[in-house]
Amino acid sequence: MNTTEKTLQNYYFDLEAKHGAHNYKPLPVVLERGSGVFLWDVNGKKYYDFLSAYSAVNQGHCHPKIISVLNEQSNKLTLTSRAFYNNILGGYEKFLTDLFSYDKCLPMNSGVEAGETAVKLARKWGYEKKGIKKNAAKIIFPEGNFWGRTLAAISSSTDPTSYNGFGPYMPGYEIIPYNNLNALENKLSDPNCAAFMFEPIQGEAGVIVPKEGYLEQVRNLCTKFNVLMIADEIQTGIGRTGKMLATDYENARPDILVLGKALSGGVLPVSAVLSDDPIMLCLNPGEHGSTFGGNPLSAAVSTEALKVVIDENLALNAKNLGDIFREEMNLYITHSKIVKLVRGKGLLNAIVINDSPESDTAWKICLKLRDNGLLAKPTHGNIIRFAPPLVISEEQLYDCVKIIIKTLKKFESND
Ligand code: IF1
Repeated sequence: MNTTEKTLQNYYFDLEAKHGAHNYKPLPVVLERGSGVFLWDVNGKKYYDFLSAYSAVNQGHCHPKIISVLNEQSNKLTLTSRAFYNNILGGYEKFLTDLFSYDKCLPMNSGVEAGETAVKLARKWGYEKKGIKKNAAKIIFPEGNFWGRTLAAISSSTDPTSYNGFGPYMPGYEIIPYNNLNALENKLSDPNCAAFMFEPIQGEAGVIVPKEGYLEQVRNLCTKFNVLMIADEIQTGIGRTGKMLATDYENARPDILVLGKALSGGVLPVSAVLSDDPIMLCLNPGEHGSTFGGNPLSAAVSTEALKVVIDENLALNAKNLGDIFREEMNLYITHSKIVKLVRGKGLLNAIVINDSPESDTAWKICLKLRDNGLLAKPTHGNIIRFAPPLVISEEQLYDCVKIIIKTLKKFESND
């Protein structure tokens, strides 16, 4: 990068450093344009996007069909609030509930708002249907969970970076180890237990895939103890893991399904909670909502974003290309000193670097990947998540595997 290019980049770094809160440490790259699997920085350098905005851009950046719906609806009606009806929301709700086979949905905006909606709904159901004593409802979460940054969400976190310094915390939560059915059964036997909320694959924790049969066993235990199974599919849903939902891999239909991120193809914040009448109708008019939740612009965009996933068979593409990715990476790992393992499902994958979580090796690898034209970011310390848009072609995937391996080899020789 020449001086002019560096100066231009630094201009943007400085603006954010001076005027923005320092609640992130972004990889030093300034993006200006995106299309499909590609991103371009302010100097016109092209990159493969291997983060997809944490699985919000499954359909690829600025998908023409989604953008055209955005443009059309934004020139007609963007927001009415739920004080009035509009001509888009009902059709979207029918489309969404038909697609995922639930009686009803409750539209929200950010993922954490949908998570909070699910927790409120489960508590309300616990009191009204399960007969739990007022304010005694318990929600169980697994260690390593991540469902957002609000006080309700960080109250269930086991990651000090997420919760430190923000107490006091939400009461009524209990934590058990992830992927541990005995621990779950113990907790669910408590008559005050209203729900178990978990990710079918833990994203932020480092793409932790539970053992075969775990999802079905969770389903069976929740049924046995009359506890609601809440699946947070905000990161694993919408085709990311090779099926429309990660819970589709086993006989594990959630009582409450939480969606977000790619629900809008990364165009607008759109999230939703889906459930059946006996649960959803525990919420009465005026008991929950949001200014933008279910706005006609988001509803139109989300409908098109889902149609793209279906019409372009993105879940199957994620399945097939994810298999190739892990196969290629495993071939490399057999003789690598720097990479311990690769894990994931579909196009939600991660490699574990053979270094301590406190080391900056993963960060340095991501800087080098950036120089080689591929953008990824470490999750916890020594884990790098690889999650390209699901529209990636086989040829592009092999090209990216080449870039990743070429970059990793540089670190092998430094050992
Ligand atoms: C950040 C992490 C990923 C999520 C799951 C709910 C939410 C998220 C499974 C909340 C959001 C985002 C948040 C963003 C970075 C990213 C992230 F690193 F923080 F943990 F993806 F792993 N459930 N995840 O992954 O959705 O309210 O953000 O729309 O906070 O830095 P949101």
